[in-house]
Amino acid sequence: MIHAKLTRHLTPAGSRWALNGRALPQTVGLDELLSLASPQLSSFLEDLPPGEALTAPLLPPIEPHQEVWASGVTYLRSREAREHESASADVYQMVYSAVRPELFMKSVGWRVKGDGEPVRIRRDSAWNVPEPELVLVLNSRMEIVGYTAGNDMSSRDIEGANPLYLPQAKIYDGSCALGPAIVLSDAPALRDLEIRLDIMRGGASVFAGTVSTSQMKRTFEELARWLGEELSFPGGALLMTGTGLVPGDDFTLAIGDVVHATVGELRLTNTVAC
Ligand code: DO4
Ligand code: MG
Repeated sequence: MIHAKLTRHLTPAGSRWALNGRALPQTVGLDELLSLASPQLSSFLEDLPPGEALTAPLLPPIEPHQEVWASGVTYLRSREAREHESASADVYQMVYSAVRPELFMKSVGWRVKGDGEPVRIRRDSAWNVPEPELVLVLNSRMEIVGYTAGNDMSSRDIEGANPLYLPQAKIYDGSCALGPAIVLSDAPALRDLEIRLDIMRGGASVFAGTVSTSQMKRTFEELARWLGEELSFPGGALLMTGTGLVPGDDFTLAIGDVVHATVGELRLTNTVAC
């Protein structure tokens, strides 16, 4: 896979993708690119004549009809944090070591927030955290062709009250942010990427932490294979790979907090709004 960055921009003529800052033809969308096998995608992009420089504002790097899926409890820290918050600790212990991973649908593309856009905490929740995650970009064959940075905003009290409330804890307006770009890359290059979470309040740091993707319990290929087991994605899909960073139990996000989720060479920034 060529190493390059794909970005999506808001232009007067509609949304437009760019490769390393150069416009792709108006007719080329991410779903078309992800319908190609990995070697074909590289040669398709390499053969394109360079387009004009595109500096229009960024949009989230996903088409409105594409889906974002998420896996969970893939790092020990996530398992431990959920055991603390839940009266059903055993479900997290079991899923951490089970053959079948936890997978859930996080968002459709049109609901995703991009870099610089606000994310939200639920009005009926008092305990909330961001989850900085490596997000796999999968083609229609479930091959890993790249990654982006993601923030899986989560309501810990709602999920902790009952694991069956997971969709409400995880899926609400402003709960999923991705961006600012897609880095095209082969899977081996993602195995030891640094993920960093910084939360700023009133200009001061209230949480900072790092983890490496090498600490994941599962492989990326395994997660992609399970997602594609009984679901088809003709235009590809994005898959969040779980969090290895959860602030301590005494921490909750507040309106106005600024969240930086840094994954590899990408830094996704969102402010928490009501
Ligand atoms: O089990 C609940 C969700 C887990 C999750 O989102 C994560 O581990 O990142
Ligand atoms: Mg998560």
